[in-house]
Amino acid sequence: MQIEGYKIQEYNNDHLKHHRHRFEFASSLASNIESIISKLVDFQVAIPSWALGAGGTRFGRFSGGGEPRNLEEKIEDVGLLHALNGSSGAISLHIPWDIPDDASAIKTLAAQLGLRFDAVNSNTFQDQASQPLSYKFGSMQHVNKEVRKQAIDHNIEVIKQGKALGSESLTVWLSDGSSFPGQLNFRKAFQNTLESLQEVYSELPSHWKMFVEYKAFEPNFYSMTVGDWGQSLLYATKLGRQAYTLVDLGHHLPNANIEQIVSLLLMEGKLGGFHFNDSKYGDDDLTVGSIKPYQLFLIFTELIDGMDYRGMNHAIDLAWMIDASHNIKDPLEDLLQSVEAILIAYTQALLVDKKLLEEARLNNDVVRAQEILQDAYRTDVRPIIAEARLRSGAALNPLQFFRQIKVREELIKDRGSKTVATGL
Ligand code: RM4
Ligand code: MN
Ligand code: MN
Repeated sequence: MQIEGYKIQEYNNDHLKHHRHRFEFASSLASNIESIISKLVDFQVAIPSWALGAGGTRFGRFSGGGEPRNLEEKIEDVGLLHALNGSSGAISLHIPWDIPDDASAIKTLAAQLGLRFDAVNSNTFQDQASQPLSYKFGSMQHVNKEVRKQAIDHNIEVIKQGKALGSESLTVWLSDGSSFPGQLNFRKAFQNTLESLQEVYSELPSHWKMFVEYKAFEPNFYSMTVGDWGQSLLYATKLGRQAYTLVDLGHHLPNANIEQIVSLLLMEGKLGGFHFNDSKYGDDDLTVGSIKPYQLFLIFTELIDGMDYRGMNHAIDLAWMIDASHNIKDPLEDLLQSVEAILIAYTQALLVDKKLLEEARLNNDVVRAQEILQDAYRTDVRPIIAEARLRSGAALNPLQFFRQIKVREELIKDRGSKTVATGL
């Protein structure tokens, strides 16, 4: 399914008057409204190929129908999102869930829909039917060199696939670790992992980045070999200039101060990528902004501050990606909500008066500092984001339009109600 541009225009025209009214008020709240809008137009969030079907939990999976049956249909779905919101112009693939049969045809299809390929993701956390050795006791940390080699070779293969698609980064998330005390020699597990990562790193094209993603627990519940940002930073530093830490919002112990982590990683020039989701307990992979929108705003405030301090381009110098897996919502609706939540937090963070905030800090005026932040956070920036969408030819309200033209119903008609996408 593809949405014709004129239909979006018609829809926007029907809602233009109402929008103009709201936008006029919202734009009066910001002195730099044009610069904010152009930043919003540029800002793109990559959609993970594994989020286009219903996610499962260990207790089951409930497909809503019309799920993409192959990579082409996944790309088609991301194309739909991008047509609707103008901010989902990239896709991140997980190998081997999404191996392209014909890379150049896939590349052409993506380009037609205005999409590029973001980081490619390797997978050594599951055993594939065709693979000779098991990752039950880890992959890059494994005590058996042959298993480590298999994991290294897989990552090199993923780089190869990514090169064919025009991707420029590799994300390595390892489930390696241990579930019981005594199971693992921590030092040896670290060394093995580092050496394995080094072998992969040496195969990276010179313009590529490697992201080392950490996670505090799950599937291992006693130790994780890349368990926190300190460990990730250690690997990334030892690997070299092309290696970076990747922060996934759901991968921390409860109540971790993620905004501080982000700030320090940026200070060190070692923050490379970001996985957005939300959670209440663990790696819940819920819709971005559905549980802790204030935390998301605080994180964005540090992201912008740190990026501006280093003269980085918000739109392209970090890899922005959603990493969520929803088990009860329509995956496309959920992704529209997630992208919107990201843009809201980003815009609010752009509204923070940094000069006044710094002044308040220098005067130890704690109350004033809080007021400045919350002033920005409590601004309804949605009309500003809608304006950015209007200017990029996307829908004023993507979710409403999605329902109005019955996208899911169309997809079910095309693909059937029993389809199940590859992924989690
Ligand atoms: C992990 C991690 C990775 C993602 C997999 C599917 O928890 O977040 O980034 O690729 O899940
Ligand atoms: Mn992740
Ligand atoms: Mn995760």
